[in-house]
Amino acid sequence: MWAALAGGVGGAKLARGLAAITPEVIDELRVIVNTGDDFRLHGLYISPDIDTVVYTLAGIANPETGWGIAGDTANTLEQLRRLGADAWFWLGDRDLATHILRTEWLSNGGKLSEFTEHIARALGIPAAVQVLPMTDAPVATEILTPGGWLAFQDYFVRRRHADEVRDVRFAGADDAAPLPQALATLRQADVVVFCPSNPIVSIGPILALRGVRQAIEHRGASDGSRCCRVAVSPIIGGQALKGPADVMLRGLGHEVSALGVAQLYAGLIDIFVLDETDAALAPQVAALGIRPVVANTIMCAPQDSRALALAIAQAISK
Ligand code: FO1
Repeated sequence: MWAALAGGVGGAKLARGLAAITPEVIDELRVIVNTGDDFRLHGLYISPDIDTVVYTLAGIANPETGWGIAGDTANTLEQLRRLGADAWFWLGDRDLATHILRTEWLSNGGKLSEFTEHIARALGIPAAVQVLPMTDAPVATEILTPGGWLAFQDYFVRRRHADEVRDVRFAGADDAAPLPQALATLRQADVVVFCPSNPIVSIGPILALRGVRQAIEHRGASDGSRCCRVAVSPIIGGQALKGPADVMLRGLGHEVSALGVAQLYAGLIDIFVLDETDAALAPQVAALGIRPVVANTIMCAPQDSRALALAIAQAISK
């Protein structure tokens, strides 16, 4: 069984590749997804990274944005605006069905993890592929900008991640138990993959939950279980392919390169996958005690995702 840690678009694209080689190469895949971006809007509970992973695995994600549903319309959004709502977050009509049903599910006492399982099956994701929210408890990523602390989606979407980032915190993470299935997955997995998601605000909240970092650290060579832990760099040629990972790394005093990401994951990973553009950084990654692997990590189409997943499987078998 393989575990993958993922945020939104970049994580979902690698999850799609891993799912494409399940069950032929990977017997079972469990994707543990960040929920620090979750928030409420117009009374609805929205879980952007979960939805992005689920829609991508179901083959219905919007290929242009990576989030939302392909071909979705915006009649409700238009009407909300007409009625005076400050509709700064783009919500498609079909996507709204997910938010409406999830909000109802949660208000009836159901869990986010149960709803995620429900929608994954309803949208046709096979049983060998599971999507697990990192926790059922509330955790909210917040960003410190020169103007003060901002809720994540205010920073990311409303203000188009234009602010300088001075600090990041995960409100509630200290008290939030990781999803028991997620922790068990990390303790049993043959392979743990850190998808090419933002290491600060996508992978960071997952690692901040009680016991998660320790569980992954413990899966190193020393525990004798031969678990292989692999990260794929979200930084290519010193830049994030999507989103503000580069700006955040700089703001928080980290090196803005694939090497900077490898340094952040030192102690947690055995293999680091660098894009071909960054092949020259391989010796410096090796100097951290991490095996560098060079591959094409840019996933435009599903076949790119599958090829990267296969390259990871091949690197592990060596
Ligand atoms: N990202 C945007 O940049 N603008 C949007 O209006 C927007 C709407 C949206 C709706 C549903 C959804 O599942 C995701 C959406 N995203 C949007 C993406 C998302 O907010 C961010 O990419 C993630 O939170 C970061 O991983």
